[in-house]
Amino acid sequence: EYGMAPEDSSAVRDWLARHEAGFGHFIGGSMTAPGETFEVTAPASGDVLARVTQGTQADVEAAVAAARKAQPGWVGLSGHERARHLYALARHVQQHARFFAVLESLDNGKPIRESRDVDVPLVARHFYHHAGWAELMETEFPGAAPHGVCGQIIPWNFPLLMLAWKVAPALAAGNTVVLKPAEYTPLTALAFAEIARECGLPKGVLNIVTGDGETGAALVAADVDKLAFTGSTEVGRIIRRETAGRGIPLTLELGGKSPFVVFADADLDAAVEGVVDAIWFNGGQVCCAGARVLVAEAVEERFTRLLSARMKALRIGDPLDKNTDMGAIVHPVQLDRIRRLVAQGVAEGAELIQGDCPEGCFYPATIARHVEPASTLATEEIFGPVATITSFRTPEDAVSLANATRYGLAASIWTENVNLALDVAAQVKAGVVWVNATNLFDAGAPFGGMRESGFGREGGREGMGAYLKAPQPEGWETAPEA
Ligand code: TXE
Repeated sequence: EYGMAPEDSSAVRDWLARHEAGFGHFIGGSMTAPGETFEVTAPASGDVLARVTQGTQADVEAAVAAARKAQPGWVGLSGHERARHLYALARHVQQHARFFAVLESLDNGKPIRESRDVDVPLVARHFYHHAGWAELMETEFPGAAPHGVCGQIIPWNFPLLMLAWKVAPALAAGNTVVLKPAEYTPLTALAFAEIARECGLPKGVLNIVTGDGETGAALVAADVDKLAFTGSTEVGRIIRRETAGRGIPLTLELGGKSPFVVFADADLDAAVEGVVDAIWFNGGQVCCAGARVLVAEAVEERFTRLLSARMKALRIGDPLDKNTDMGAIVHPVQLDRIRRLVAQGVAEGAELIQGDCPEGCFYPATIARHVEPASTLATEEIFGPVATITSFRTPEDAVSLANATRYGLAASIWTENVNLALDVAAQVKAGVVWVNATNLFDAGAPFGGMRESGFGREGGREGMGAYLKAPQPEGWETAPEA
């Protein structure tokens, strides 16, 4: 039905059938009975996959109370004992890797090659990495204490991976967690809850409450000691305002409009593959997507030709088909948003080059040319498979175009001249800069933005620091010299 051998998705279908009555929340180590539920659909087919409970304020408070009760016991374990729990979670994710990959692709619409080769392995990697930090707490962060109960709100573009980014460091540091997954994609978080129970994570250490933005707002208002949010800049702004008077630590990982800068001396074939990865990976639904391709005027024509040809070879369709390069857009609401922004761009003079795509919740891979720097397509986060191309003459032009945005999450710089690369990298306002590469993530490398892309870092030593209270050893905020 989804272009895969039926046995590949049967375990997921069985699991969904077992939960036909609807999912409750995961609170205090067990699943609650379903309350008022909403439908979760597979964007590629429109099929209803499950019914999931809309979390109420009372549900959120019950989850926070469970996390509060569990916290002294959890922080009372030795770092080594906490590490064993994180290793167990990592191993269980690996044991169920295929199940998670298929469920993620069904729920989110992303190609199985991505969920199988990127999302799920990185989830396991995050738990392994942070198990290491749990082991080292006493020596690396002597005297530092966890915040207590962490509220965590995550988006739908990397549902299980964003859970791992948030949950692994929080637990390693000795916090307990209440996490709210996004309403479009709550299923892998619920499956993860079952795994946590299966591998003996103490009750109440991890709690998952499903629901929409109202449930998220209830979690923001709840009695938590730290909040971490990944999502839109608009909601990030609301959360910052709501928490301003309470003084609780907050990390925000928000939107972006990241530049992808190609100098005339760059290896153009490699740069073309880079763009594929930067803007067509996960259908461009990536906070650090290289959405603005800035190309040296001397090679613009040639580069655009190469890129268009490559774009037209992308296979768009069934997420569970191993040959698919780009799957469905996560939800019809998101598809409408992409269409609206692109139509606005065209009205402002942009010219589109597009590939093919199937009917339904799909959007074609798109290149937009003649995009004015101040226009909608150059400034608004589209969160879809749309790359803009703008040319520049000098490195100074490139830097000023790269920085002509309210965001500052990531940047890619392509050149064979390492001096130029380092010089430009230092001037680009972005939390992450890749040279001759893009979208590289590692659990040990801090990730996060500046300006309206948010603040705080996730991953590595800095990411651990966000889940700890002072005192921290001198120099904790910077990576040790290699
Ligand atoms: O995000 P929201 P949406 C951007 C992207 C996308 C746009 C809209 O441009 O097109 O945001 O997406 C919860 N208090 N990004 O509307 O609403 C919500 O339930 C507390 C970039 O889906 O920010 C979900 O769990 N929580 C991004 C989470 O916030 C609230 C990833 C994110 O949803 C809330 C996603 C509230 N008032 C979208 N309102 C990235 N940086 O990766 C909603 N939520």
